[in-house]
Amino acid sequence: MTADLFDDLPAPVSEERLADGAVLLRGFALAEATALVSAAEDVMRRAPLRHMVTPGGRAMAVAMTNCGPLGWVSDRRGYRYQGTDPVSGEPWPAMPGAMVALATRAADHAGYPGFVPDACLVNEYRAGTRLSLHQDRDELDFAAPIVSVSLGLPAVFLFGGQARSGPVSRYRLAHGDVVVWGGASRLAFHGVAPLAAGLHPLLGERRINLTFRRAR
Ligand code: MD3
Ligand code: FE
Repeated sequence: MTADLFDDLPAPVSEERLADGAVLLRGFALAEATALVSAAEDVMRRAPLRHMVTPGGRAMAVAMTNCGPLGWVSDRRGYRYQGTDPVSGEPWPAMPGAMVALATRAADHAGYPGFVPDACLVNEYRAGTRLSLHQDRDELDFAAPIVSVSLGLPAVFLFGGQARSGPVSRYRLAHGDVVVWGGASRLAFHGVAPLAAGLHPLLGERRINLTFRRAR
C-alpha cells in the first residue's frame, strides 16, 4: 500500500494555531500512522466498536470503543468514564505504547508538557456519519489538554466557540493530522460534518479518530 512507502519519511512539522490553546499539527502522526492503525485494530478486536445510546435513548451515529485505564461511555443513565467495558464487564484494553507516546509527544510539542492520558476514545466514522456540536466536559480537570489523531478518510471538523450558537470554523483533518486542544479552547463546542464517502489505502471506507484524555 502506498501509505507504507511514506511511513519512513520524517513527519513535516507544520503548526497552525486554530484558537487560543488549540494547535493543529498537520502530518504529525504520519510516521507512526501504520503502527497506530494496527494498535487501534487490536483494541477494536478486544473491545468491539458499538453505537452507544444517549441519555435521551438515541443510538449515536459514531461507533465507539476505548482503551486505557478509563473509557468514556454513554447510556440511559448519562455520560461518564469507567474502568470496565459495559459490553464485556472486563477492563478496557490497555492503551498501546505507541498511542501513549504519540499523545505525550504531541501535547509536549503544543506546549503542554507531561501529558499522560488515562483514557483513549476510539471513534469510527463511515460515509454520512456525523458528530453534532458538543463540549467535552466529563473529565475532572480541564487543565489537561485533549489530543486528537485523525486516521483514514478525511473529515471536515467543526470548531465553534464557548457558546453553541456562535460562529463555526471548518478545518479539513486528514490521515496523520493531530490537534491538541487546551487552554481556552478546551471547552469549545466542536463536531464533525457528515463524512464523505471514499476509500483509504489503510482503513478502507472508514475514518478512525483517537482522542487522548486525562479523565481523572
Ligand atoms: C475541541 N471527536 O470524541 S476530535 C470526541 O473527530 C470528538 O471524532 C471528534 O469530538 C472526532 O469528543 C473530534 C477533535 C476534538 C476533540 C476534543 C475536543 C476537538 C476538541 C475538546 C475540546 C475542544
Ligand atoms: Fe468531543
